[in-house]
Amino acid sequence: MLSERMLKALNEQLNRELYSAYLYFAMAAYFEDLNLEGFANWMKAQAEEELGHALRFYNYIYDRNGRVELKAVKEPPKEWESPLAAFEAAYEHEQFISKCINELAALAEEEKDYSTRAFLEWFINEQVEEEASVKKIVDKLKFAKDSPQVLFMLDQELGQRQPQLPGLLLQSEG
Ligand code: OFO
Repeated sequence: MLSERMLKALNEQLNRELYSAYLYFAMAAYFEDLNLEGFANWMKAQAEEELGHALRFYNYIYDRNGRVELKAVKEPPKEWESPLAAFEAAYEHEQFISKCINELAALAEEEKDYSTRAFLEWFINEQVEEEASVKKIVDKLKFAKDSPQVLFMLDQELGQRQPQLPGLLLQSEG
């Protein structure tokens, strides 16, 4: 059985994961407007992955006989100054999420809730990967500066990312 405090904190993280998906969908839409389809594809796959994170929290709360509480999801920004600014914002967001996951793990330890602590292990490792993959793109965009050729190559590369969850329709029909 989850403590009240732990349950509240897990529900808050579920909301943050949904916001992460919202944020990356917003970034995907921004890239669609710039006709950077590869970047948009990468962001859609990222948003999809975030829905998977939200689902993990959802399922875990029920596995522990808790109650999911869905709160309003904050509206994400619509525009960024540049592709680099969007990825820098994504990197900052992932660092914030890592901090939240670490705080959750600390709370689980404080509460001697070792099941939740074990559940969070996956997220602790995942955040290392999340931060690293976004940071790599930030660095490449910094290298590209204003070069359309490098941006085009990067767009091709990011277009290769495959969706994570089978069964979700994230590709447009057009
Ligand atoms: Fe991007 O890792 Fe979840 O939020």
